[in-house]
Formats: sequence, structure tokens, C-alpha cells
Amino acid sequence: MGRIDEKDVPLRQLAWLIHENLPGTSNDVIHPAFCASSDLEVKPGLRDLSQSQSVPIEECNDTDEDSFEKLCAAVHSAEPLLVRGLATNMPAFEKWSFPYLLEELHSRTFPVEIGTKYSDEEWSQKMMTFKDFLENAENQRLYLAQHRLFDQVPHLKRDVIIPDICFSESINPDVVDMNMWIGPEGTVSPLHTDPRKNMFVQMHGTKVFRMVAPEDSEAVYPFDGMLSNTSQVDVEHPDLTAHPDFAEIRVFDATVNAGDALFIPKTWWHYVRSVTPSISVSFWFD
Ligand SMILES: O=C(O)CCC(=O)C(=O)O
Repeated sequence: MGRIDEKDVPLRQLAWLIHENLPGTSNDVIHPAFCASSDLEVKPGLRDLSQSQSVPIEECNDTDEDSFEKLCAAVHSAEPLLVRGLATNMPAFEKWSFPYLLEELHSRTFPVEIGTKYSDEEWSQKMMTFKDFLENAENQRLYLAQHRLFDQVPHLKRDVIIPDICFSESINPDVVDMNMWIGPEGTVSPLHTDPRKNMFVQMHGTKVFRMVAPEDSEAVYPFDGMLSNTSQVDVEHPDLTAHPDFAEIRVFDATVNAGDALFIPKTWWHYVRSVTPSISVSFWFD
């Protein structure tokens, strides 16, 4: 790589230069947990609740003439809406796969979650290179979750288009927070709320969502203290002896496929499980 005069090279550029000059990816192996299984295998969707309390999340198709009006209306009324195909015009939809990201991110280091879900006691985080993340034998339990990857690797941002709704229906259009979610099949984000609106875009693979309206917050038994935005209920296998009120509320379900985008209103509870290896980007706005 030759000598680099650090004072003339911004750190980000230096990181890029180092990364470009590290050994290539030709001998790297991607763990089978990140390889899509055959299309013939039917993946388990959301587990039905015995009380038939679940209703599908409203949806429309990006090609519908009134899809943008429907999305604006959903933002105004703070109701979830699934827009099928919203992201199919983003380069990431065609380009992003695990081999592609391995090439782009190979020796860069990221914070990776270890454990089934962050509300479990044995859950932890560890820094690891992307290559180790994809190769690691234990990676069924790993999740590169909620990471501002575009701050670290800005050129990947070229592959995404911030959805128009994040500007047009925002009170603060200059501040859109983008986070990446990369993991194998079976990652779980327990039922929780966030303080901002979210346009959640699925770039690769499939995730299932179960949502609960903010007015039903008491019936999801939030933890005390630091985790007060997180529910104690396992919404796919609720323990109705410990959490009886959960049986009394409605839950809203959706399967979000590659190219789809789900609007999650601020303070709506959402539970997310990946049913295949998955790559998603969330766009938080106000
Ligand atoms: O995809 C996930 O696992 C969780 C996504 C989420 O909670 C969010 O975007 O706010």
C-alpha cells in the first residue's frame, strides 16, 4: 500500500485503503446458516395465536396509483402499512446478497449480538470482522443488528434510496437515521417500541412481524427500568398464565418479503423474526 501520511488522509479514507489492501475473499466460506435453503422448503410463518386474535396488517402495492396517498394517510393516522414492492427500484434489492456483502465488508469490524434475543440474560455483544461473522460456526445465534453501517462504509449508501415518505411526512426531514440488520434465519427482536417512525425495508430474505397498538401497552407487560420499551411476552408462544391480559388484545401480523417496506408508527410495539437469512435497512424519521 506504500506510506500514508495520516494527517492528509481522513480516517474513513484510511480505513477504506487498508480494507482494499487486505487479502481477498477467494477462499472464504459462508456458513450454511447464511445460505438460502431450497425454495421447495416451506418456512414456518408466524405461529398462530390460539384465540384467533391476529389480524393482517393493511397492505397495498407500490404500483397502485394511490399507494403514496395510502402511505401518507397511514403516517397521519399512525397505523402500520405494508407496501409491497416499494424497494424493488433500489440497487440494493438486486445487488445485496451475502457473497456481495462479504466482498464489500470482508475485514471490517462490527458489533455483533450473541444470543437469541436482547432481553435474555445470557445475551451479549462482541466486535468481529464481517468475514468471521459469516464464517462463525455459532452464527445461528449471531445478529449484526441496528448498526449505522453507512456511517462506517458510506459507499454502500449508493445502493439505497431513502423512501420519499421520510422527507415528505417528516417534521424534521434532515434527520433520517439508517440502520442495517444482517443475520441468519431465526434472529428475533422481541416485542418493543421505538421513539421514532420507521420505514422498514427488506432488501434480501423474509421476516415476519407481529405488532400491537400503543393503547394496549399494559397488556404486553413491559419490563421495568431500562427495558421498559420491551415486552416480557413471547408473542409467538405466550404464557397466558403469567400474562393473561395478552389474550384480550388484537395483534397485527405481516410477512415482509424482499423488496417490501413496512411503515411502523412511533410507539407501536413490534416483534420481528427472520424466516430466512436476511438483510434489512430501517429508516427512522420524525
Ligand atoms: O429486524 C429486526 O430484527 C428489528 C427491526 C426493528 O426493530 C426496527 O427497525 O426498529
